[in-house]
Amino acid sequence: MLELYHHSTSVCAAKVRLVLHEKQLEWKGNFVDILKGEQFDPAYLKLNPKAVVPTLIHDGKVIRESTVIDEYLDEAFPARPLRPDDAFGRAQMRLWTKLVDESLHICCAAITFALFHRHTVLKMAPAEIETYLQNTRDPVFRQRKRVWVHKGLEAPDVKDAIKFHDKLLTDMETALGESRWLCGDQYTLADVSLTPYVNRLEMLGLAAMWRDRPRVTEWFARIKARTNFQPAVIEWIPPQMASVMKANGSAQWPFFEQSLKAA
Ligand SMILES: N[C@@H](CCC(=O)N[C@@H](CS)C(=O)NCC(=O)O)C(=O)O
Repeated sequence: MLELYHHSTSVCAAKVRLVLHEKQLEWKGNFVDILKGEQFDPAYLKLNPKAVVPTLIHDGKVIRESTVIDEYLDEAFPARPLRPDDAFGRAQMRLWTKLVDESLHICCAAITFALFHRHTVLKMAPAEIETYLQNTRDPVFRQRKRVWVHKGLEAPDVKDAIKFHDKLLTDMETALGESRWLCGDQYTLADVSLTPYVNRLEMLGLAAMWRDRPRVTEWFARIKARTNFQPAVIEWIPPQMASVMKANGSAQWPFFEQSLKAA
């Protein structure tokens, strides 16, 4: 049995749901509301000491880290493979998934908090906000989150995060000049890993970031046409939340445009 601890807007959880749906696996979801601080619940911390989602339980075995979970699922359920069958192809795929883990994820968090999550957190009483921040396990993440919550777009790392996304889209445009998917002609975990992040930009009304990148535009259209996209990504976002995300982000497009010009 497969059980996933996850959250609607979590990009990392969406990476895992994409694989579960792509492989047509039965799974049970346990919703952890990370904006209400449910990830800090002592019972959940036993499963995931970093207090983050997702966490997968497979027949009682606990697997953490979305990239690790996705590779695990691809190995444990080999039908509809999502990794190239040669070593070089898998190395190319892992360069993308590593980039997501090492750099893109924190840049996405900066933009998401500055435009959207901070407004949810700021609705809490000051003492609750402090508890929410103090509970964040990783001290570097905690400090950055604190600045995103209190300063929003004025947080010093937000402009770098915007530029990072811009460079990523350039790299994707280049890679997609060679092949239909990011690592050749097979849809792989590289495409899976990037999907929630590109979708996040779109949900925040920032799709203009790839308006001059026709291959990324076509890639994203192919991604959206896959049967896993709606049930794994879109259907989890309540329409009211989606419209606030779009409105908040679109209103700040001039800030993004300005930051990109300054690049
Ligand atoms: N490297 C981890 C990152 C997980 C992560 O940061 N998850 C976010 C949601 S995408 C989270 O749970 N955040 C909790 C918080 O902000 O306190 C993974 O890939 O699973």
